[in-house]
Amino acid sequence: EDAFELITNNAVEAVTESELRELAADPEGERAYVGYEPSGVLHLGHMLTATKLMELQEAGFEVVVLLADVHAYLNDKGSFAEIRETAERMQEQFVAFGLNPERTEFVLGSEFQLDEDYVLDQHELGLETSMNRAQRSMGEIAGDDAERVSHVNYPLMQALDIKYLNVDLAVGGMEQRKVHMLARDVLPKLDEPAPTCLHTPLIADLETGIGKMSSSDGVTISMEDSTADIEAKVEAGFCPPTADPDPEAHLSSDDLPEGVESADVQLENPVLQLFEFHVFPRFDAVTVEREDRFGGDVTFDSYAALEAAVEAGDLHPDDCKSALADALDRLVDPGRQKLAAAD
Ligand code: IYR
Repeated sequence: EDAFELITNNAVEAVTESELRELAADPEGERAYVGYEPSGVLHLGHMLTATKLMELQEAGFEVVVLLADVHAYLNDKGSFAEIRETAERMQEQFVAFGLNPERTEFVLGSEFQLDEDYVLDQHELGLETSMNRAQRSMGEIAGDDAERVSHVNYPLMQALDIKYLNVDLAVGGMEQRKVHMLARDVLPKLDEPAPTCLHTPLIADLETGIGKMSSSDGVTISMEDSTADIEAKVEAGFCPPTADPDPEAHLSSDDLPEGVESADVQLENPVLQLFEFHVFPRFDAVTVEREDRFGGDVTFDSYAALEAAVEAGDLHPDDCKSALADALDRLVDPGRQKLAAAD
């Protein structure tokens, strides 16, 4: 029960919950994985699922990190040679971020995805899957340009990775869920069990609180950022004094993308989301430093306590932001040092 609590805390959903309960009841020898398209520099998107992997390690799971070089190539992220090179740097940063290198298996996709067995299985899945289904599964992964044949090969290969890495649990952000559902449907056709899946939330855009944070457009924080960069980005973040902002109350028409009405907008407090999903899972407590005239320093030992203080008006958004910048800076610092040493 403790293991189940630890790994579902900060997750949006398990598919299915009862399957995950069963894995968590005896995690010894169970394998969990996340795949990442190598990009060279870790950013918040990677760090969110990496934090979940650390929790899985703590709960006793074996953890596999797939550096999905072939997938990055299929998703138009550069030449294959470039992608390969960035994969190596990324592995170092995952370790700097906190994944225990002795207990993490790092695998390069191209080590096994070009083997004859894999490729023939891929073609079998191709026979079993409609174009429409494969394409739809990529909506949140491929951006606007999912009209390539490569984008229908991509999800079939992601499904097959589960078989070839011999993993029991596939972990990913909510943007991966349709690919995982496809995997659950098609793997049984290869006489493989349907994989259990665990999905982490999407964090809203830091500046606006609308939609989802993206490394390609909008602000993210990465291991390349200096302390001052992080402070500036967080300071410019959207942080109303509530965890559940009402678009009608907190947005003016100037804040909205063209043609969008406030009633249609999903609005979040990204500063608080970052505390919940990035900071508290890694730190036992967070101290917000304040001048005495503003109440003096205050320490929170859970996200719930911090949120309650914000909602009650006892903790000002600006003080939240400086504490967040400080905590994110500490999470990023070891990877930043690694990058500096590699240059
Ligand atoms: N689709 C992921 C990358 C990826 C994940 C897994 I899990 C794989 O088996 C292969 C690739 C992304 O969007 O980054």
